[in-house]
Amino acid sequence: MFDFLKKKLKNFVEKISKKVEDKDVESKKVEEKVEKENVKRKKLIEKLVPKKILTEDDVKPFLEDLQIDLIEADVAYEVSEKIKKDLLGSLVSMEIKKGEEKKLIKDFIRKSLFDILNLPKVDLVKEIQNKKPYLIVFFGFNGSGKTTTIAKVAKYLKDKGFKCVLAAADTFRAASIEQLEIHAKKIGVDLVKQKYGADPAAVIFDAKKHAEAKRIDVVLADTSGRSYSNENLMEELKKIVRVNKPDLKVLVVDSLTGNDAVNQAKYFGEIGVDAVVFTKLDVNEKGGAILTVSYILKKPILFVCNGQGYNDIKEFDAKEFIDNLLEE
Ligand SMILES: Nc1nc2c(ncn2[C@@H]2O[C@H](COP(=O)(O)OP(=O)(O)O)[C@@H](O)[C@H]2O)c(=O)[nH]1
Ligand SMILES: [Mg+2]
Repeated sequence: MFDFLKKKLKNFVEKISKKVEDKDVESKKVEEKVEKENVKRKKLIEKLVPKKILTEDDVKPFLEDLQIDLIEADVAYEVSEKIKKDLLGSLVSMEIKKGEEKKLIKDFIRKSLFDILNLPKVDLVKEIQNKKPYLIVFFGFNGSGKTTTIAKVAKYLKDKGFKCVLAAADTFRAASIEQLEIHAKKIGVDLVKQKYGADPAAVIFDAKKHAEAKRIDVVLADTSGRSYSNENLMEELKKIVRVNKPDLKVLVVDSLTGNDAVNQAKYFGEIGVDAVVFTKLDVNEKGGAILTVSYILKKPILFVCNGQGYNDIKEFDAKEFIDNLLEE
């Protein structure tokens, strides 16, 4: 997972460590020279001996290379700028303890990334316990994995002892209702549907009523994800929110999205995203979209999905994600 980004970060750590070593050798040489020539005026020595810390000029070229690598790894430009600025600040003021350069440099990267990903968490189980039925609406671009994710979340919540109903509110895409129906049967949860072309807000409304009548804990609503350049979609989503007042609005993002992650985050951000799910981590080399979307939306990642099976879902742990990126 994320081998591309891992390799690039490792490369950066190696290059900066090498630079630190070079500076150390350089400063030793000057010290020796000063001793040999027996220059005793202390102030002059201090001037001559280069400090064992990196200067802006030392690190800037490496940071520029890193920035290009980050962008190639799907980190948006504005996010790469933040990381670059953080690292410049910490590297030029770093005090070197010999043998600990790599650890220090990694700690700086860790801090910068954690800063992006450390967002207030959503305690889903607690929220559901406090409000029933609890309505979660999933939205996101076509093919991002909404329907599959809903099935996984339904299974996850069922395993925790909650009763769920799925609302087939993607009434636009061919076969979407049947797709969700198959999942509902397999997992053993209820499904509320209407005909294709029906008003999605009404489908979700029905599902809420069904949940109230049957004492079901959670309503998981699928939505259409047709091209977001389509004006109708935004209107449709806004109506869903207005009519049904979801307890949680979840944006599903395909982690392979690339450059478009910024646009998707900004577009769907307009409806008010509460949490994000990233899919397809199992086939993702890059990993940058996770940083991009978190930085732009400042909303927590609820789950990450890494496969097509019902159990290929887990709670996101920022520390684990970063540790994985920086492990040897
Ligand atoms: N490898 C992999 N494929 C996934 C994952 N999540 C979804 N998919 C696949 O992505 C495709 C689109 O998913 P779907 O749920 O229909 O997306 P939707 O259009 O947003 O509802 C399907 O073929 C899914 O099986 C994942 O985490 N890993
Ligand atoms: Mg779908």
